[in-house]
Amino acid sequence: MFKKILIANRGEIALRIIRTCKEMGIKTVAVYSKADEESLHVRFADEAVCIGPAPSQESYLKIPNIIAAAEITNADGIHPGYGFLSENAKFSKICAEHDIKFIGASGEQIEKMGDKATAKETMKKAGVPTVPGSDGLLKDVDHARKEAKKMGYPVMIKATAGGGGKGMRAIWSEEEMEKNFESAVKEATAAFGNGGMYMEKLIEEPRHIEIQVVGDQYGKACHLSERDCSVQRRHQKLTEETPSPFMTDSLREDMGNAAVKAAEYIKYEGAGTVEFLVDKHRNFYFMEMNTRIQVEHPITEQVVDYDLIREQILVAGGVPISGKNYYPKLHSIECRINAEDPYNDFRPSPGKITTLHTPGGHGVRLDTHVYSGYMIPPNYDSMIAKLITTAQTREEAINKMRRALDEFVIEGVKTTIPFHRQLMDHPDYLAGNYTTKFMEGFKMDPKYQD
Ligand code: MV4
Repeated sequence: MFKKILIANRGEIALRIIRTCKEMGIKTVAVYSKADEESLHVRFADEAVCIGPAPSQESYLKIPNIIAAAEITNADGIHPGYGFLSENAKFSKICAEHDIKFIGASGEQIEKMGDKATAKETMKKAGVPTVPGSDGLLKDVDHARKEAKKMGYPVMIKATAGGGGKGMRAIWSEEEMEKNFESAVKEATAAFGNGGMYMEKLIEEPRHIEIQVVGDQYGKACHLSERDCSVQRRHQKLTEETPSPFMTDSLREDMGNAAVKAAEYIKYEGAGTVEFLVDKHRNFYFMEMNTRIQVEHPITEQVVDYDLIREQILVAGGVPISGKNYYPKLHSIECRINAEDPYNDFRPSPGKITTLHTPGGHGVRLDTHVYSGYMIPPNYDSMIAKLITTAQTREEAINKMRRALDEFVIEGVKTTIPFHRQLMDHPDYLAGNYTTKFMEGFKMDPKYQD
């Protein structure tokens, strides 16, 4: 088993990983940029190494600095968390070359799932439902026109090097094809250095429902049921819940089995998430596979009583999984608290937290690294806390979330607490009647303003 793990991340997820390592008797090394000198993960770790100045490119994304930190502290494992280098195939391979265990997927698996057209072809071979569409990449706009004619409009063209909505275009008629195709290729080439595009039938008003999987080093995988992540704004998840209000027992069985089939087909090692699009008829289609722990992992932990970070470390250490699947026994909701102003187009609001009162009580979990007096730096992602409530039923979990949000006081910066409080009163949300289009009609009500 690992003696010492370096956490190549910051904020709440770094703290999350350090906590589980301590419980497992594993020493921890924090890495931090100059901007994070006063951050909690530096204080909670057994050792800490400054790896560079504030900009991520010169610190948290700087592979030589992170490897050097692991070498000088003699760490035998590196946990990448999410974001940053967590899905960087080159980093995974370099760790292996330095005989440091990357607690995540292999470089090959990251590469395979990172190229969206390849991921889709792989899933098709595995027998996982995929959206009807082109066989591989589109050669040019004429090929795109022909494919669209074959499958019928509307269609969606997607960048193979994209993901998370980047380099994607919905096209409703042949007249729109040329300009959309050209602009998508340009955008993808600029963003990813790869303009490869593929095409799919457009699924209208889909839900985003993902299945948590864990695979071990012996080709076995299991699932831990679903998370509904449909409430998103510009492809940023705002809140997630499990079980999904749209789920049925048979759909959960089918999606869970498809996710396990996908993981076992590629001999996936580690914690991963298979994302699906679900249409209004409850047909589900493979969307993407994420080869990392996700922000929203706590709601799964809460309802199946399972520590996903601990499982990642055990699996990386060669321990086989039990093989059984896990089903929700409770209901859990996560609200992502961002230092953003929902009354000003959710623009970032970094700065010093002058007053902090955190919610608590039965069924309330708060994953955060902030403290009173903490300076939220402008250099990184705006998420500062994840408020998670868990109860026997969805109604009770929502009620608990309302109460916890009312207790949660953060002064000195604007946060998305008022947005979440309004969401918990929204009739469509309360009815569990929402798709990925939900935020398109959402307007902030001044009565929720601090
Ligand atoms: C789609 C789709 C409709 N039809 N594919 C968005 C990002 C990436 N995960 C894929 N996405 C979508 N792919 C087809 N064939 C609609 C979306 C989509 C979406 C998916 C999940 C969550 C939020 C979304 C917001 C807009 C579009």
